[in-house]
Amino acid sequence: MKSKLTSHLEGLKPALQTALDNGEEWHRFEHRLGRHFDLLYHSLQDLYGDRDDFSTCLESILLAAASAYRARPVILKSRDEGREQDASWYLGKEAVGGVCYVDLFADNLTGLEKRLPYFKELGINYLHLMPLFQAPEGRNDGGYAVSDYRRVNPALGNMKQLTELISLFRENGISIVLDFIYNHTSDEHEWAQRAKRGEREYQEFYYIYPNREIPDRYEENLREVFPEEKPGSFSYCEQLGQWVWTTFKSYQWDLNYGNPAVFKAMAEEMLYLANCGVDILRLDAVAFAWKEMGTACESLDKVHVLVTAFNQLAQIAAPSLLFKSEAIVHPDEVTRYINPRECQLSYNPLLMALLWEALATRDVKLLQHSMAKRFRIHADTSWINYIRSHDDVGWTFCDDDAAEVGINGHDHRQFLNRFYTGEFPGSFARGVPFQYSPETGDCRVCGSTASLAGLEKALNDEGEVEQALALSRILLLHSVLLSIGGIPLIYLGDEIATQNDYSYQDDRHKHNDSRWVHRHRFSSDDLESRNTTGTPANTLFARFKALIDLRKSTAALSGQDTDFIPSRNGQIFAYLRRHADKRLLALCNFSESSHSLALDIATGHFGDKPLTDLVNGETLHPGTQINFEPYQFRWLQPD
Ligand code: OTU
Repeated sequence: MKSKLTSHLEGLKPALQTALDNGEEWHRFEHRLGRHFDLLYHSLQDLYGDRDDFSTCLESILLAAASAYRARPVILKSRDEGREQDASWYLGKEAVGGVCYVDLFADNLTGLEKRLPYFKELGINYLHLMPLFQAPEGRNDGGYAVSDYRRVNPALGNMKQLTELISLFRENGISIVLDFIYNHTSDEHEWAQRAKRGEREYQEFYYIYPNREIPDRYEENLREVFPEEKPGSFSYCEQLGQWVWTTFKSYQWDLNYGNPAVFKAMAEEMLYLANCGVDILRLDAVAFAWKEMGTACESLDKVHVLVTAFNQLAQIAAPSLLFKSEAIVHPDEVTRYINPRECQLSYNPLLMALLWEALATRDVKLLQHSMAKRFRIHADTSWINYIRSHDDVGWTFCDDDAAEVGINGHDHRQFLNRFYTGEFPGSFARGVPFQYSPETGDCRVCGSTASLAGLEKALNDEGEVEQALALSRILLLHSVLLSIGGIPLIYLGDEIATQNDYSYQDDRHKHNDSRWVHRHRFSSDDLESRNTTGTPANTLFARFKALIDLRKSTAALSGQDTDFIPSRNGQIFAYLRRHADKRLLALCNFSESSHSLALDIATGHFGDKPLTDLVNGETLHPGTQINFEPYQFRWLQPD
């Protein structure tokens, strides 16, 4: 006898078959449906199963997937098949990412196309374009308040240009990553506008309350994400005369995924993006999309169910698409999104925070300990390792990990904030505080990599030695991203030593959001400075490029099989990389003093063979010491 689920699926098939004209297309769709239906069904049932109209909802969601599949360009369909054969295209040493804002990096899409040689010169093959869809002028949170997911911001170009650019970059070996901003829309999105005009159907797309009673009850357990912007998580909408859930800025209205119509509508937007040729979607603010009274409404179990449902739909209708989770939360929670059913890729905020932490303390124990505990993830998934993004730096390490190495998490965060805002005596950093909350004492830090790493200070009031140290810090951090395992992601501009840009303070839409300090608008001259001998950009760009090339030619750096090795020297971060029969030992000096280590740290892994440092070509012989210059890193392999 057929199971209930199988007969349910059989019942749905005729309508889908008709939608796909019962041809070749249908057979492929049916095959994938067969593989993913169970999980999709269970996920949707978990979210919406108690509704009387559940079957209708399910059918309409699947019909949306079928029509998206039908509209999927042939070239993408063949990419789907290729990737189903080789699911590991993103796990290799060739993967190197970059991220930028289209307008800040190149004015518009036409300009970005002209930057293709730059991206190729640097050696990236994954490019995340920050939000580029239509968003209200000024009130858009750097593009993260979208008013139309199917229209490119006219100042940047149009949809046709975008899809052409995506395929041009693809032909040149660069995959495009876009955001799927699924937690909220702009209050000027058509759905929000219709809600404001009183349409019930669209009011149900959001969380709207006539008075403070329910918002107050929710707020008992909610964290304020942008306390400097507005108190709490709700905003009063004059036009409605009601309160709207706005986790982030007051004009970013949270979508109500308790309503299956929202799921369906956003699934359509997701598949539309997929059909533009995007390879990876970054799930923005992934943790916030499901709310339940009496909870913190962050990383609830049902958020995972929701992401699983989206992912299964993608696997059915656009199977080459990958999800990248943007969960800048407690490390225990970060890893819960990373699995082949939810997000195949995830930012690694813990590594980001702890690399900065080790640089400030000149001590790698928390970094080493936390990575040893937490780096390993499912073999078919990958970390996206980064040191800076367009957002702030938050100290999201685990307090228990810290306690295990004798550090008080709370005090340590206070120290790190003081260090990176330059308040701590002797600090090299020039960051600015972000979202200080007098209530909790919490604070995060903004600033460009170069300014946080000491270049701004060195160029303004110190000499060449300090400048060289600052560049070495930037390179050291990136050397870890390029070798630790997973996909390194460069916040473009870092490779040319971009400093803080304080001009945001004069812009009324930006002055109260210090993240703009590290969102510089690049001129052609900025990028050209890489070719002017003697500039920091020149020195750094050449070394970035060389290191990227080295990564791509080093077999041991594929995948993310990594062992973290206590090095008996608190300043030296050590890890062993493994891929197939290849091994590589990376050793990184996180201090401005010179050190030596006995070579036996390596002989344990490589025996008595002489070792080559791939970074500078030096040969190290057994029985000798390994010496380290300030901030030097070595990638060692037997000859
Ligand atoms: C994201 O970040 C984006 O990266 C930000 O640029 C947006 O402002 C925000 O969402 C809203 O769209 O609060 O400080 O994981 O750290 O999701 C950045 C939790 C943010 C948050 C993260 C969010």
